[in-house]
Amino acid sequence: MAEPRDRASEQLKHWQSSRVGKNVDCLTTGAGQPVGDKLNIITAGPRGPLLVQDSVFLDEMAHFDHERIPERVVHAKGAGAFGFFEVTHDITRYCKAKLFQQIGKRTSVSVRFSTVGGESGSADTVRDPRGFACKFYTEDGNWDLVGNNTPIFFLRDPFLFPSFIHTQKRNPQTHLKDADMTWDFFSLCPESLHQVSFLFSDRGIPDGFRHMNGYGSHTFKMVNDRKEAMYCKFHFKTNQGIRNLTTETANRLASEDPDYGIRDLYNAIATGNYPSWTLYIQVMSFQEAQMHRWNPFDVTKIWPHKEFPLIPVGQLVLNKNPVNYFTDVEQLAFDPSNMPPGIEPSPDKMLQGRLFSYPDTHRHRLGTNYLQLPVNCPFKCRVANYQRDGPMCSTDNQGGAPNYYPNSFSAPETQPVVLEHCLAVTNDVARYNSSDDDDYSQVTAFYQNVLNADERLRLCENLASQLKDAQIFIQNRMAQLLTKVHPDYGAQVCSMLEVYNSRCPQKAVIKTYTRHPSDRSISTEKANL
Ligand code: HDE
Repeated sequence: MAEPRDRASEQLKHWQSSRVGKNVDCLTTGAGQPVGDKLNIITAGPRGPLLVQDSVFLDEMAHFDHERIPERVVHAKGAGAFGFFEVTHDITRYCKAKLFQQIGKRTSVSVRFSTVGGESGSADTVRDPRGFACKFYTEDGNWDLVGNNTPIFFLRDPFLFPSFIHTQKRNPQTHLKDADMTWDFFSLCPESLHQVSFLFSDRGIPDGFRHMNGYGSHTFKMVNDRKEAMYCKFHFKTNQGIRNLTTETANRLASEDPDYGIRDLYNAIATGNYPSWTLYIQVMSFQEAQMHRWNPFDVTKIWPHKEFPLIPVGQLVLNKNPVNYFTDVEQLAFDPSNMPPGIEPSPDKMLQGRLFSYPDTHRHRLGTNYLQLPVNCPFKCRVANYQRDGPMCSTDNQGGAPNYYPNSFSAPETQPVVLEHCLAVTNDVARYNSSDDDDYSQVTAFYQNVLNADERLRLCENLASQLKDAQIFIQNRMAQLLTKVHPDYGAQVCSMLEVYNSRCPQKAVIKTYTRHPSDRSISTEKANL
């Protein structure tokens, strides 16, 4: 007997049952004219050419030709869902944002989970960070917390982001993923070691999207109603428990069910098994930030939980699937610069770089009026400003209200009470090089104290199994960085690489030379380039 089908596979059947008792809709063109025949184009005679007067056919074909919008340049493959955030603990002493105003308060949310490097048709079970983006529709405008399933990131300067993403995408000539590109970049950027080590650990392939945490990752600023500010970090901890896939299972699923993550989320919500997460914050005073032994605005580092304990805030619950994927998820546009009064950016350089990039990409991907799309529109407040027109304006365009400011006609007015927190800055304007920062000690703590012996072994195996595809000088440079994290980390990966390389005649020859200890210094490696 055939296995029972899941809710996602039964979608069309459910849609059909929702129509029982209703009249069948009349098929129309996009402009609403009823259509008489949807199977045969108009031709001059049964075997003659098409007539241009077949506007029903032209309407269909022209719309099809324009169906695709550009996919997201990163995070192209994803799953979305809707629900609410409910406050369970009072944090008003830190933050005046209306969504945290009282215990029990609920705010509608949309969430999109994603993989990062693959195209929109790629498999869900690859080793890659997962996006965890959440839009809170608040009375003071939307708040977008656009994070990942990791508390850290590969880089600390946004200048490097486009290059980094190029190394994760396809080689410009071969159009293939390229191990040289990936590992060349990582081995030249020691600040990536923390995230790379997380990525190749067991947490590098989450089991779907419900069994992973989400992190705002950056440092943000919270301001209370007395205008006092603290720095903070946001953490969503999964209430389903952390669950990961082994590399073998993930590889099998990538061919058997490449949409595993989307399916799992859809089915869980469709069967009333609503996933939820607990939101926590960490807070750090301005004084603590000045004294902290690491730069608290460096997104390649965590804030130690022992010194900055997690403070519970509320529950995020997803209880509604998209009704239409394109409208509700593909058109979702997150923007880290969407922050309501009470939440502000910190000087984190990566966050600062993102504040520009997201609205910029949305204008390209979705158009100037992307904020009017229902899923992006801040529906809990009324938008009133002096912006007008643009393609696809779908509102009344603010009617006859004045379109200039200042004016004398009672048009939208500013609210000084929501002015941003004032931050004193006196320093030289320059391009500051941060390559002398400590890139190792937190990674050492992760390798040594967070992972047990089995987990360390799997981390080394996972990493070596991909690093083996890069050229020897890149392998060596990477191994040196790992050795700096922990001698055992470097040694384990090196010995695994040796086994792989010995099976590749070309690499085995070079190995004899490059394994000489003098080749292990980074400066030698760079000189060899
Ligand atoms: Fe993104 N990122 N990013 N990113 N990011 C995008 O925006 C970018 C970064 C993240 O489900 C893009 O709408 C820059 C960190 C998520 O729709 C783009 C920098 C973190 C998503 C972009 C970063 C993220 C994106 C592509 C460095 C975790 C998917 C499409 C300065 C804290 C959101 C889009 C969704 C998407 C730029 C770094 C998370 C191009 C320039 C760090 C979850 O604008």
